[in-house]
Amino acid sequence: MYTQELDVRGADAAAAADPGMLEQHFLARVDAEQKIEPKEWMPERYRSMLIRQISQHAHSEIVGMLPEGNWITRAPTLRRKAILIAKVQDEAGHGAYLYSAAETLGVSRDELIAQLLSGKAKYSSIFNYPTTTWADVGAIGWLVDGAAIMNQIPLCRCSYGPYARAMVRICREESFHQRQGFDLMLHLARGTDEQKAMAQDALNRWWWPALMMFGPPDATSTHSGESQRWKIKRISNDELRQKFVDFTVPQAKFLGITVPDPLLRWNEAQQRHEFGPIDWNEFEQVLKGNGPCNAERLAARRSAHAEGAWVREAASAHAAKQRLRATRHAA
Ligand code: BYC
Repeated sequence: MYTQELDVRGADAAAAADPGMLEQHFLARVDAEQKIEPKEWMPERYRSMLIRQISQHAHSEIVGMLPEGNWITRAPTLRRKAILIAKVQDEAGHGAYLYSAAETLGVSRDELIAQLLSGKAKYSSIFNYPTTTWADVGAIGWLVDGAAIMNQIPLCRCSYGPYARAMVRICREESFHQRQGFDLMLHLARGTDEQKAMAQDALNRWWWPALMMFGPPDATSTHSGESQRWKIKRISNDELRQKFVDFTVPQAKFLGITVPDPLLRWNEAQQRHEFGPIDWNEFEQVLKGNGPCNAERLAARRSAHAEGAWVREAASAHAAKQRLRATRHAA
């Protein structure tokens, strides 16, 4: 392992002697499935592509705490409340790992958070929809975490080491999240007529936004070409969306609820589901800030940031005191 590392560093040094070779050497390493690590040479576009994607991902985890957090005080049982608190805390942890992974690329967490709070940075479109009933907590776990896992399992093989390693841990936790969501939906679907109707209504509202989570169609995806060449994105937006539909439709059948798509049908020859057109205009509107909850989500994050200022100041003052003590002790 150590020798292999020396080989890689040696090759980096040789390539550095000839700047023209740097990119070629980088691509050869990506092709050989070697992980690129923070202090190694990388094209500036690769660095900025990663900062963009990882920070958007981190923001999604943090903003994604809000729709489900809305139900913590109203969870129907102590057991469901404990599960929901743990899940929402997990999402905060995911955000923290991802901000740390982004920081290894030379950007500060403060800068990234300022971009989120100013409305400049994107986060996943899905978190701009409201959670109007308890069934939405089940639908988010089942569909949103389900879509997230589908998208994130391939990211565990992403070429950038810190992102790939963060994804391994995150995916383990997301699979628990998906199962708790499905379990909640199963309880509702096997419950009273009213509970079953709540489960159906939640599926009706979350199905199409969940399909949009995978991003625009491949034909209009701006970053896919470079991202796939650099092995950041391993599977295309449309391929992952198709996998998600094929995986989830049988689960809806098991629950006894109906996917809200009259054009959905099994194509025996292609061994896949065909599905109806996605409303990309709605997706674009949400990305522009015009979704049902965009303003509310940003307002909640801004107020949490302002209210937490004293905690950040106290932690910084404590760290400064510790550093001073350590210096005095060493002198
Ligand atoms: N929402 O060229 P494309 C979770 C943007 S949270 C908003 O295909 P790319 C959870 C895209 O950014 C997990 N924007 O982009 C948390 C780009 O705009 P910019 C969230 C979107 O990057 C709490 C433009 O459209 N998962 O699990 O190659 C509770 C063109 O798109 C979206 C991740 O963040 C969208 N849905 O591919 C519960 C996964 N889609 O930057 C659960 C990590 C696209 O040029 N991210 N855009 O202004 C990715 O895998 C990729 O970034 C994407 C998009 C597949 C999402």
